[in-house]
Amino acid sequence: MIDYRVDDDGIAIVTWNNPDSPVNTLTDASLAAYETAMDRALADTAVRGIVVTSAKRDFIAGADVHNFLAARSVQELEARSRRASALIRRLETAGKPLVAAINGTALGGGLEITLGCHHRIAADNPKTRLGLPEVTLGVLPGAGGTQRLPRLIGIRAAVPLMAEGKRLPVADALKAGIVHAVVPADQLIDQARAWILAGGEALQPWDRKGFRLPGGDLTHPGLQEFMSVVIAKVHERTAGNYPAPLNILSCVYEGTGSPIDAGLDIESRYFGVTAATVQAENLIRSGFLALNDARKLKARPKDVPKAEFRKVGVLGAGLMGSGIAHACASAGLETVLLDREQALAERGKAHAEKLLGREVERGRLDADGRAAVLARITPTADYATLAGCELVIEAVFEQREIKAEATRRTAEATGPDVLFGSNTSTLPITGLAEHWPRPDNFIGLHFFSPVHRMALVEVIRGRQTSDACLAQALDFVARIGKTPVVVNDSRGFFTSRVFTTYFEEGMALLAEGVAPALIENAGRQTGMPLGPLAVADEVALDLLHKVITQTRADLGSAYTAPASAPVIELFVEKLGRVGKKAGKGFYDYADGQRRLWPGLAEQFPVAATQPDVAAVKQRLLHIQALEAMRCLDQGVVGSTTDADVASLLGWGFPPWTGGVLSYVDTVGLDRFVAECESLAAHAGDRFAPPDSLSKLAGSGRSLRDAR
Ligand code: 3H9
Repeated sequence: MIDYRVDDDGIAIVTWNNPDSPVNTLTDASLAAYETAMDRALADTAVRGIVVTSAKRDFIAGADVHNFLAARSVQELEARSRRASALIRRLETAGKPLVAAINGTALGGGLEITLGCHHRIAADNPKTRLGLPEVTLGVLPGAGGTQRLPRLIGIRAAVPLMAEGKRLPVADALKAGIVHAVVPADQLIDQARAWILAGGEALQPWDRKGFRLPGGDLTHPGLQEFMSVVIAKVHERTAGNYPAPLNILSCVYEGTGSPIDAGLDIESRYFGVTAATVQAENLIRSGFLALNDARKLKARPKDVPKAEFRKVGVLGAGLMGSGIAHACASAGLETVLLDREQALAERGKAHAEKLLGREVERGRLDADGRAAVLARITPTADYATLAGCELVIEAVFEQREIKAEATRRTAEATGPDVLFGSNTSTLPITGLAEHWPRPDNFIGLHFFSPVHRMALVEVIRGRQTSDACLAQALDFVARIGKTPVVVNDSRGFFTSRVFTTYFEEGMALLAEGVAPALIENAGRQTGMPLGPLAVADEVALDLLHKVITQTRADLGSAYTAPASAPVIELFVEKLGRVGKKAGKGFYDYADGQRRLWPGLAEQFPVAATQPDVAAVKQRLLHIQALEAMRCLDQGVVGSTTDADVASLLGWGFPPWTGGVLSYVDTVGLDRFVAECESLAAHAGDRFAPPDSLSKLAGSGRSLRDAR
C-alpha cells in the first residue's frame, strides 16, 4: 500500500501504491500505512528528509468516498476528518523536511497531503490536475484544506478554488503559488531530493513567528467586502440547495483568524455536518459513482466481444446530424455525412467546422487537430459512400416515410449486417426497425442538442433489438466519449416523457392563475436550469401542439389531454405565439433578452391568493418523479439509477436531489407519497402516487434500496 525505501543520501522515499485500485485514495488502511511509513522515517536518525510520491499514474484522488456513504453519523464523519487532519499536522511539525513529489493528479485529500508537506514539486504533465473539488461531492476539504490553502495563497485566491471545486493544470497551480516548482517528470524525485539536500527547512509558513495571511486576514475591510460578495453569489447560485459551499466559507471565516490548530478543529466540525447531509450522499452516489459506472458501461452485456469502430455514417446533415458527425470525427472515426443534396451535406460539415473553430479559440485544439478532424468527415449525397461503415446513424426528419426510405437505401449500400441506429426522439423504434433487413441489429440512439455539449445518449431497445446489438451500440457511445442510458421503447422514451411533465406543470400552474414570475422563479430555485415556461418556449409550442394532436390520433379513446393542452392550443391556434424561434411565446425575445410577455396577465388573470414558492417547487419536482416512477413500473427504464443518470445528464435535473428517483428518497418516501396524495386531491389525478410507491410507504425501506 505504501512502499518505503531510504537512499544513500539518507532520504526516505514514501510511495503511495494502492494494490487494489487504479487510483490511490485515503482510507483507514492507507492512512495507517502512511503513518507507519512516515513514523519509521521520523524515528530513523539516518533519515534527513522525506519525499512523498505515488507509483500510480495519479498522485492521490482524495478520500475514498465510499467511506462517507458507509458512515452512520455526523460524529463518525467528523472523526474521519479529525484523524486525517491530526496525522498531517503531526507530520508537518515533526521536524524533518517533507517534500511532495506530485507525479500526477492530486485532488481533495490528495492535495491536502501535499499541503502538509514543506515543499511541493509537480511533474510537468499536461493531464495533471490539482485542486480541492470536495464541494462538487457535497462535502468540504476535511484534511486541512480550508485552513492551509488560504494561509498559503491568501483568502481571495483560495476561496473561489474551494467554493467552486476548480481543478488546475500544474502551470496554473504554479502561478497560484500552490506548488513551488514544475519540473520534467524524469527529474521529479531528484529535484525533490535536491531540495532536502540543499537544507530545505521543516517549517510551514503558518508555524513561523509573526505569520500573516498573504493579502491580509478578514479584519481587512477589502476582504470583508470580498467575502460578502462571495456569500451573496453562492446564495444566488445554490438557492439554498447546497450546504457545502457556504460551510466552506464558514471554515474560512471562522478559522483563518485563529491559530491553525483551532482552524483545523473548526474545519472538522463543519466537515462532519456537511458530509452527513443528504445532498452529499446524492452527489457522491449519483453525481460521481453512478455517472462513472454509466460512463464505463458497467451494465453492458458481458458475453458480447467489444466492438471496434473505424467508419460510421450519419444520415441527415441538419443540426443533430452534423453535431453527431462532429462528435464521431472528433473521436477519430471516419465519418460519412450524407444528405439529399451535396450542398446540404457540405453545409452540415461547415457546422462541424464552426464547432471546431470554437475549440481552437478556446485552446482545446490546435490548427492541425482541426484539420485532421475535418478531413475525417466526408460530405456526400451518394449512399454508396456508406459501404464499409460499421454503424449508420439516421438523423433525418421526424417522419416515418422519410426515415423508412433512408433506412432502405442504406441497407442497399451497406448490406444487412451493419448496425443501424435511429436518432429519433419521438417515433417508436420497433416500428422503424421494420425497414431494416435485420431488426435485431436496429437500435435507437437518441442524442441531445447541442450534441457537442450534452453527454447523454439515450439508447433505446426495440422489441427485436438483440443483446449483441445493444452491447455494440454501447461500445460506440463510449467510443465517442458520451454516456449511455438504456431504455425500452415507449412513447417519448424516458427522457422526453418525464421532462415534458416539468413544463406541462408550469403551464397548468399558469392556467390556475399562479403568477408567471412565481412559476419561473420557483422552477429555477429548485435548481432546474430554466423555468418551465422558458423551457416550453425553447422546445416550441407548435411542436408540443403537434405531439398532442398525434397522440390523440394514435390513442383514440384512451387519450387523456394533459393539463397544459388548453394553454398550448390557445398559444398556437389563437395567439400565434409559438416560442423562442418565433421571438414570442410565454416570453418576448428581443435584443438577446428574454422578458415575460406582459399579455400573459390578460390571458391568465393572476389569482388573488398565490401559493407559496415551496408549494410551486414541490409540484414542479414531484410531477417529474411520479412520471419517472411510472416509467420504472412499466419497464421503460430498468433501475432507479438509470433514471437518475438520464435525468442528471439529459435535462439537468438538479444534482442535489441525486436524480429524478433519488429525489423521492431525498424528500423521504413516506412523506413523498403523502404529499402526492394531497396534491392529487387539490391539483389533479396526475399526482396520484402509483401503487408500487404507496405499497412501499411505511415499510421503512428507501426507493433506491427497494428497486
Ligand atoms: C475528499 O478528498 C475529502 C477530504 O478532503 C477529507 C478527508 C477526511 N473515492 O474516474 P476514474 C475510483 S473527497 C473512491 O475512472 P479517471 C473511480 O470510481 C474526494 N473511488 O479515472 C473508478 O472506479 P472504478 C475528493 C474513487 O482517470 C476508479 O477510481 N476527490 C475516487 O477518469 C478510477 O477513476 C475527488 O473528488 C475517490 N475519491 O479519473 C476526485 N476517485 O475503477 C474524484 C476515483 O470502479 N476522482 N475513484 O470505475 C476523480 O475526479 C477521478 O477519479 C480522477 C481519475 C481524476 C482522480
